[in-house]
Order: sequence, then C-alpha cells, then structure tokens
Amino acid sequence: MKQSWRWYGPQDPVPLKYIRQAGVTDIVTALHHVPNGEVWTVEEIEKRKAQCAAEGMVWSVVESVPVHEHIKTREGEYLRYIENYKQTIRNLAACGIHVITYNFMPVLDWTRTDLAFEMPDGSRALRFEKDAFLAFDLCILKRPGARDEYSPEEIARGEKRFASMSPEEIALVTRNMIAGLPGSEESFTLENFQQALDRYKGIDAETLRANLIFFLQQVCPVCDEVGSRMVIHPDDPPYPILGLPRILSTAEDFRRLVAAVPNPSNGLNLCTGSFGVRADNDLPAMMREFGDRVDFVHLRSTKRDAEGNFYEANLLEGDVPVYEMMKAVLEVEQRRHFRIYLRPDHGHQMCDDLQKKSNPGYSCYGRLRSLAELRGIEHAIAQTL
Ligand code: CS2
Ligand code: MN
Repeated sequence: MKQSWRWYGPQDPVPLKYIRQAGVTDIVTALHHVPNGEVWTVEEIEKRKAQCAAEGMVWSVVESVPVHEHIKTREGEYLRYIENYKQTIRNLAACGIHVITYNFMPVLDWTRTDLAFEMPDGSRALRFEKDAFLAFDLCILKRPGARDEYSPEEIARGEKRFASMSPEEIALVTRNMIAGLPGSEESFTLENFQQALDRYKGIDAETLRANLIFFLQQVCPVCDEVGSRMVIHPDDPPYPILGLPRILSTAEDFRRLVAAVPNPSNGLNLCTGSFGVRADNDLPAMMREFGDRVDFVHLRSTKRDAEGNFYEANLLEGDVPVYEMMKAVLEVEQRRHFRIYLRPDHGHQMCDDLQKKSNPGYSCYGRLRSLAELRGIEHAIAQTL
C-alpha cells in the first residue's frame, strides 16, 4: 500500500510535519477554497503540491473534486459544471495527479448524529444513533412525508427519543446532521435544508443513477485520455436517508455502474467504513472483484447493532475483517503491479487531541494509531505472500 493521509490544507490543525512523522508518503487533499463547480487552475494545484513537497511528501490523490448539486439533479448550469470538471481533470493530470475521488450523495455527504461518543477508554468516536436520527427527521425537521416511510415502532422510538432531549441536545443533533462534516461540500440551516431536500422530489434512485452515468460518460473519456481515474466514494450510511435516493451502497450498485460505463477510468474508492455498515457487503470479496478499478482504499471499521446504530470502532475491534481485507489488497497489488493508495479514514479523538479543536474524525493520534496498525498488518502479511 501507499501510506496516505487526508490533509485539509493549510487550515488543517494537523500540520504536514506531524503527518510525515506518522509514516505517510502520499497526501490526499482538495482545494476546499475553490467554489463548487469552478475550475481548479494549474497555478492553485501547483501551490498545494509544493506545500506537500516541501515536507517530503507527494500530493497523489484528490479527495474530492466536488460534483455540483446541479450535475446530480441535471438542472441549471449542469453542462457548464461538467465542462469545468473536465478542465479540472486535465489540469490535475498536467500536474501529475491522476486519482480523483468524488461522491454522488444528494445534499449531504457523510452523516452522523453524535461526533463525541465516549468509548470505554475515554476516547471519542463518531456515531450514528438511529433513535436520534428518527427524532431529527420526525420531530425536529418534521419532514413532510417522513411519517409514511417509517413503521409505527420507528415513529414511537423517534418520538420517545425527542421527548428525552434538552434544547441543547436538539441544537447539537441538528448541527451534527446538517452543518456539514469535514469534507462536506455544503452546509445548511434547518430552513434551507428542507429546500435542498425538496430539489430531489422528482428524483428517484433510477433517475439519480442515470444522472451519474451521464456525468461519467462525459468525464471518463477525458480521464482515459490523460491516464486518470475517477474513484467513487460509497454512500455513508449505505442506505436511503431522509427520503433521498442512494445509488452506491452495495457491490451490485458498482457492478451496474461499470456495466453502464465500462471505461477503465470508472473506478471505486473502497471505503470499508461506509460499505461495512451493511452486513450484506462482503468487503474482501468486493476488493477481489473490483480490485482492477480500486486505486484508493479507506480502511476504517464500524460496529453496528440490531437497532440500526453504528459507531466508528477501533480498527481491529469492529465488524470489518481487516486482516482479510488487507490480504485482498495485497493480492490485487501483486496482480496489478500497482501499489494502492490506502489511508486510515476517520480515527478516534484521543490523548492530547481531546483538548484540541480538530475536524471531527480527522484528529491526529487516532489516525496515527490506525495507520500504525495497518502498517503492521501489511508487513506481517507481506512475509507470507
Ligand atoms: C468522508 C467523506 O468517509 C469519508 O471518507 O470523509 O467526506 C468522503 O471524503 C467523501 O464522501 C468523498 O467524496
Ligand atoms: Mn471514507
């Protein structure tokens, strides 16, 4: 694997100097200051590249070039945004950056109800609590139509949870849900959030899928030409929420995408934390099946329960079969003669970081711990291959 790490740029509280000490060779970053839909210029890309190079690392993977909402809904200026996207791909390639992460989740990127779930050892994890989510949807947002989508038991659970919430907790859950987690492309107030959801009223999963296919049919030929690859990040959580369609939650979803757009540049960012929330996703099997198109892996583990909750667990203590997964990664690497970019995804807030302000999931020590464990596993398996 190529040991990589997400850096949010000069604003990131975790500096490049620390990242290097974690053993990282390759940086994953994005030009977060460029407005969605606009072209990333060669000059701006070079500037960021130089910052990484000055600390002895290479900017190799983009996470993400945001896909403008109008491309997802195919409205407004979507054709101009697609042209801009193509130009960004060309500019990145001209600067030697060929792996481009993106997602096609409507409105919200990844979603959690709790950003500081206390673990027994005192560290803090990100969590999706089903009841708090139901309370948000049914009693805080009061989304029209929500009641018809849930069972009577679920409605009762949401109402009960809402009744237990203080005004502070209501404000906190609301902020966690809609204010945008790090890397998210948009952030909302409760008022404009419902408007954003409403834009998807006539868009079911099949329409959204068709829009993604249309987008890829436009950009993949450019990628093929310049030797780059688009790697899609799965839905998180990997099922429909808030009445929004989801189209990249399972192996079958990606299979369908490849059948529609067979270009070699149509790739996958296999995030084990996102896919792993579903028990029916066999992650090592997905790595083996799609390996030729997986240039980038997020290795993170989640722990789910029967009630529909999940939290981000210590790497080796969650539901993700990390050993099997790493073995599959190494086998694919041998087959392809290519080293896959792999990063610890989110980590726990722990040690000194508990007193620091950091991007939720992206503090230093937790990811350093995960990367160290991953490196050890890789080293051990490599002896046997
Ligand atoms: C998140 C996302 O799970 C994750 O990796 O940090 O923000 C992710 O970066 C995007 O969905 C990728 O486009
Ligand atoms: Mn991820």
